[in-house]
Amino acid sequence: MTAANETKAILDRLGVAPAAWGGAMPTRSPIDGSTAGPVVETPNVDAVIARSVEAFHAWKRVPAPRRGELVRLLGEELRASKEDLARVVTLEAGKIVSEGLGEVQEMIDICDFAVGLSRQLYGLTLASERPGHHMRETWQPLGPVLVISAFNFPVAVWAWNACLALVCGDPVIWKPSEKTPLTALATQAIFDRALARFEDAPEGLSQVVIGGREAGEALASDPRVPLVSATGSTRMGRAVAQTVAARLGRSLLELGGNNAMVVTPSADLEMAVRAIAFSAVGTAGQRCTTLRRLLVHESVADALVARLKKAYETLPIGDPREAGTLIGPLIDEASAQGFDAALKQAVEQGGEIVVGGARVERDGVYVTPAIVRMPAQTAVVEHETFAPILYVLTWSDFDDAVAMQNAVPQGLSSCVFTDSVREAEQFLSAWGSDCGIANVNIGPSGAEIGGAFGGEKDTGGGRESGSDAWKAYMRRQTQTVNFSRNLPLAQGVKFDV
Ligand code: UN1
Repeated sequence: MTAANETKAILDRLGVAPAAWGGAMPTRSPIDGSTAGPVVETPNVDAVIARSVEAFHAWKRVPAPRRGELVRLLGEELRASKEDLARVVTLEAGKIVSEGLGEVQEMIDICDFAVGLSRQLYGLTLASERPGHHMRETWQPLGPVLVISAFNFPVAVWAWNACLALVCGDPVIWKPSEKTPLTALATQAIFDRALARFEDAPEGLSQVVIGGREAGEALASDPRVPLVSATGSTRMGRAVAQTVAARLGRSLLELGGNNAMVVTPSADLEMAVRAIAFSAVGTAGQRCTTLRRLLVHESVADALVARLKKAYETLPIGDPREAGTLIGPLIDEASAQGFDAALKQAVEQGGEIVVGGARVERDGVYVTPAIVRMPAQTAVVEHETFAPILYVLTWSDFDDAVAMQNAVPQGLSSCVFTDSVREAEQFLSAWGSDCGIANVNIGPSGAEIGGAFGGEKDTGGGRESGSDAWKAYMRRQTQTVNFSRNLPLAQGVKFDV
C-alpha cells in the first residue's frame, strides 16, 4: 500500500473530518513521495485568535487541578491511539516505527508530568518589611500560546508546550510545519476526544492553523498572543523573535543545534560507538539534538573511526515501516540537496569523506549517512546541516576539546565520554560545556521530558518540557496585603495629608 493510502485510512479511523481535505496545501510522504491529498488551509486566522481569547476567559477560571484532569484524559486518549498516531508520524515524517512510538510516548510522559504539575504551580511567600503585611508571589494564567513546530518532532513538540500551557490556564494555537499537517490533524482529533469527555470545556482550547508563512506571521505579530513558542531553524527563530519583540511579546525559542561528543582516551569505545550511531544517524540525522561533531583524542581517533566506518557500512536504510530499518528517508529533496552541498563544501574545506554521502536509488529521498574527517572546525562544521553528516576532529589537550565544543554559534546539547571523574566534572563545570544540555557517557540526543529542554546562543535560550519550564507559560504576580489598621509606606517614606 502507498504511504498516502495508509495515512488516509488511519486519519479516517481517528475521525479527522472529511472537510479537512481538498484544499490547496499539498501533503507528501517522504517514504515514497505519495500524496494523501491536499488539505484545507485555515481561512481566517483572526477568528482563530478571537476564539482562543474567548476560551482563555473561561479556562483561567477553572482550578488548575481540574485543568489537569483534561490533560489526564488526553494522556488516556493518546495511550488508546498510540499505535495509530505513531504510524502517522512514520508515514508523514519518515521516522522508523520505534521512533514514531517513542515520540508518542514523549507526549504521554509530558501529560503525566503536567497532571502532577497542575497541583504544584507553586509560588512564594515573602517577608514584608512593613508590620501587618503579607507579601507573596503567585503564578497566573497568561493567555493564548502559539506553538510553531517543526517536521522532525511533528507531535511531541506540540505536547510539551500544550500540556504545560493547558494546566497553566492557557489555550493553545498550533501552527505545525507545512511538511507535516496530517500529524497535527490526527493529534487534534485525539485531543477532541479528550475534550468531549471533559465537562464544560470551552471551545477553542486547542486549535490547529493549517497554513504557510503568512499564517505564522499573522499569528506571531498579534498582540492577543502573549507567548510564542517556536521550534525550528535559527533563521526562522530570528524572524519570529523580531516580530514578537516588536510588540513586546514573549518568545520561547528552540532552534538549531550543532551538538558535539568529546571522546577521551579513557572512554569506553564500545559504548561510544553505540551512542554515536544512535545520535548521529537516528531519525536520519534530523533531530535538533543530532550528533554532528565528534571531537576525539588523537590517540583513539583512528580506532574509533574504523569501528564507526564498519558500523556505517551495514546500516539498514530503507522504508521506515519495515522491521529492521534504522534509517528512513530525509524529509524532502531540498534536504538532500543541503546534504550534498555540505559534503561538497566539507571536501573543499579540507575534509575527507570516510564513508557514506551517496543517494540511495528508490522512491523517496534516501541517503547513506556520512562521516567526514575535518582538519579544523571550518565554516561548514559551524553550520547546522539537517541531515546525517558527522564531522570528526581530533585534539590532544582536554581544555582544547572543551574550547572546540564551545566554539560554534549553537548551544543545544553536548556530551563527554570518559572514565575520568576529573574530565567529566570539568565538562559539567562553569568552564565546561556552554550548552543547555550536557551529558556524561550518554549521547546528545534522546533527552527525557523531566528535564528542561533547550539551549543557549543561536539555539534561542528557551526551555520547555520539564523542571520549572512551566513558568514561561504563566504571569508572575507580586501581591502585598495589608491586614493592619495603618498605612505604612515602603522604605519608611512619610506622606501625611
Ligand atoms: C528536536 O530534535 O527537535 O532529545 C527535539 C531528543 C528529543 C527531543 C529532540 N527528546 O532527541
